[in-house]
Amino acid sequence: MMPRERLYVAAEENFDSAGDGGAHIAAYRDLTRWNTFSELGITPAGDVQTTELSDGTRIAVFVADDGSKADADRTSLYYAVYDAAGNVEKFEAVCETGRGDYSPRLVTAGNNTYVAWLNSRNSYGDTVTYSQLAADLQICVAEYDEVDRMFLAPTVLESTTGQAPLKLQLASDGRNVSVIWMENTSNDVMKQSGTSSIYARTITDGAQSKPQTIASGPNYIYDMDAAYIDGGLSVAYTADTDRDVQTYEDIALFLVRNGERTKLTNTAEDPKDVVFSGNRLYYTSEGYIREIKDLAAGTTAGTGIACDGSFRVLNGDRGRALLVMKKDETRTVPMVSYEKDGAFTAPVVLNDFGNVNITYYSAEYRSDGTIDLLMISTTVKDNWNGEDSLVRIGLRCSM
Ligand SMILES: [Ca+2]
Repeated sequence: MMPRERLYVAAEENFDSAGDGGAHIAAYRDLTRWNTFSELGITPAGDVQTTELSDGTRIAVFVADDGSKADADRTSLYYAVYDAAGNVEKFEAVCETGRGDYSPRLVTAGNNTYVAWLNSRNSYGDTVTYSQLAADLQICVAEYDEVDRMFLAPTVLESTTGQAPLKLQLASDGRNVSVIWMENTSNDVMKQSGTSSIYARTITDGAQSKPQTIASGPNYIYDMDAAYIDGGLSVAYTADTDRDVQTYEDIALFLVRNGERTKLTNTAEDPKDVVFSGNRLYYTSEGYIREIKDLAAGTTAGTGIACDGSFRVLNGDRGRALLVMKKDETRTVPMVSYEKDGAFTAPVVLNDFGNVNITYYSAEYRSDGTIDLLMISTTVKDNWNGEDSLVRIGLRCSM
């Protein structure tokens, strides 16, 4: 099945070409499961998120195309429930509205799991302008019911501005679930005009808070993540300090906790791809992953792990691992480093999939030592036409 053009609001995923390919120690690999969703009649289209529930059940959410909807409404949010052996046991839409779904975020905190995503208020048929779509996007949040093994009916957050919610994030401490997003006053996804602000809304026991302004006026906000840390919502983001997007050397990493904003990096750094992991913060700068282990102190340090593209910080019972998607011409090679005695080990190839380009993925470092990778990949063929597939693979690491 050929990948088709689709309308994405948040298709901001990009993978720069990685540096030179050095010699890597091959990790022991063990492909245990393989599921191709095209057999189920859908084409996965982006934004894979996975989580492990408190009872050990694994679920995944992602947007996909079942071929039944018009172009502008095309993607629906699906979830898959895996059995203990890693096979898809259940698979259905989270909430099929007939309208477009985008940008899911999945989080588990304690016994509670939530998904947030964007849903369009309108159905468009085959044509729509971005400004129409932007004004119609609404944020939905649904809780997963572990007993009935399904997502409950979503809470639809009241919109206040008519501006598109961008860079949707989700955080929870188990009881409170917060959505965090950015708006641009010009609805400018090209990021050249208007001013941008970050907002948060929290649902507690079914009640929605008013929108809370996390940061106002920074132009432009590039990357953002959010987490509950020490009982409070923390939001980290990178922004252009002087609001002149033509000058790049002043982009800095900021942290907002308890209403207080801290600037964490100076102009010697070029922070990108910010992500929380437990009570730590990770980001890339100048092609390397850096970390802040103590958010109160705010001291940044290099991990020594190169990353010119995309990475994930995996946090499990065995500790942390860094998963880096290394670009090798048309291929993507997942590399993994493990934290040991406070430092990260040299990266090893998690698995060589051959001539495969990985576009969206989610991974977990499980207590049995495996790293599970769910990915949307394109097999690159000689004529550059590809075939989409979504696979779940258990990869046994070498430590
Ligand atoms: Ca600037």
